[in-house]
Amino acid sequence: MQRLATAPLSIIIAPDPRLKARARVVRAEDRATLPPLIEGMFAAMYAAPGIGLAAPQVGVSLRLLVIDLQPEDKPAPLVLINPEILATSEERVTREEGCLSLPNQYADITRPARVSVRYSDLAGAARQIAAEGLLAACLQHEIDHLNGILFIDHLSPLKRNMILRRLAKEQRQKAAG
Ligand code: GNR
Ligand code: NI
Repeated sequence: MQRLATAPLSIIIAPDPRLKARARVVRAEDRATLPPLIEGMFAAMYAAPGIGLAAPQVGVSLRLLVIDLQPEDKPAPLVLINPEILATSEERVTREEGCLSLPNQYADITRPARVSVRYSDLAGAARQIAAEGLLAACLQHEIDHLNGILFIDHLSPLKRNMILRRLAKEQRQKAAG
């Protein structure tokens, strides 16, 4: 039988207080509500397109994120529930980041090159991943969202405000058509 495509959830654009809040831990009682949420998050992420999405970006204040570094034609979806960074490397790397909540805005962000992350999968089993490269940056970016932190919060106030003003202007122009 053919499955109906899930409608993408809409992504919240900065500035919005929901992006600045610390999300709460997912509990056992929440698990039944997760499958449709996760489907809607993947649909939004693939449609954008983006490589990761955290639940607060769709207005759900839970410690849950999805990642897929592959293009949509070769999906490699990852779902992380209650992720925790266990360790980070001393080595730092700088790469350009963007964010679906700050559309069209990019900046070089310096972060630990490698991270190990513990999380629960959808079945509730404990898992761990060690990541480097783009996956390491994406994991840190998404876990930041769960703590109310955006990539621009790693920049100087001057650069951060420049990006926020540019975003506001572009959003105004978009709304005006
Ligand atoms: O699509 C995204 N690309 C990206 C590039 C470099 C580092 C992090 C990211 S995550 C971002 C999607 C997003 O906003 N996730 O919260
Ligand atoms: Ni983001």
